[in-house]
Amino acid sequence: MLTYLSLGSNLGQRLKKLKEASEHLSDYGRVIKVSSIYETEPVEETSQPMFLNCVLEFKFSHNSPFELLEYIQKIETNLGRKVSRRFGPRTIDIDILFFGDKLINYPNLVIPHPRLAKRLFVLVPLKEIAPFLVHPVEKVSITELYNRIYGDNYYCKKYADPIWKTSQE
Ligand code: PH2
Ligand code: MG
Ligand code: MG
Repeated sequence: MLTYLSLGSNLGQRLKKLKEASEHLSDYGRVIKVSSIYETEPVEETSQPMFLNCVLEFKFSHNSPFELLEYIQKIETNLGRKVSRRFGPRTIDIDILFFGDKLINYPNLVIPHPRLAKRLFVLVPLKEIAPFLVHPVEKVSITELYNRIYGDNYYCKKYADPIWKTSQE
């Protein structure tokens, strides 16, 4: 299943964590596209360190989003993520943005990610790799979602090229 994942880190060696997360994901499918890495201002809980964020297009080898969630949680734990406050600082966060066109609404998993259309730290990297992707609920493209909320007053600057290797076929 074709999925889009958002990666974030604002504790410890941030860049290394993003890289390691993408490498671990390769155990469960194929990383097809990777965005640049952006340094972004924290949202929701604003008094915490700056984040590094990026987005991946990921071909998951299986068809269940719950299975993907399970693997993601395993990777987050392996990379040293401690149970933390909702919206608080974290060494690594991997969120499912889209899972094909599937709509999922469970207490532990909502897809599309319910806050993605309000988050420039997601839309800026996502627009880079999937500008024409259509949001299955909003029925508009990522570029349109970005245009709706873009403003100069949010800090979101390119920090590094997409440095890691994508997995081989
Ligand atoms: N993640 C959060 C809360 N706030 N802010 C930025 N800039 N980037 C994030 O990845 C992020 C956040 C909770 O997961
Ligand atoms: Mg998150
Ligand atoms: Mg998360």
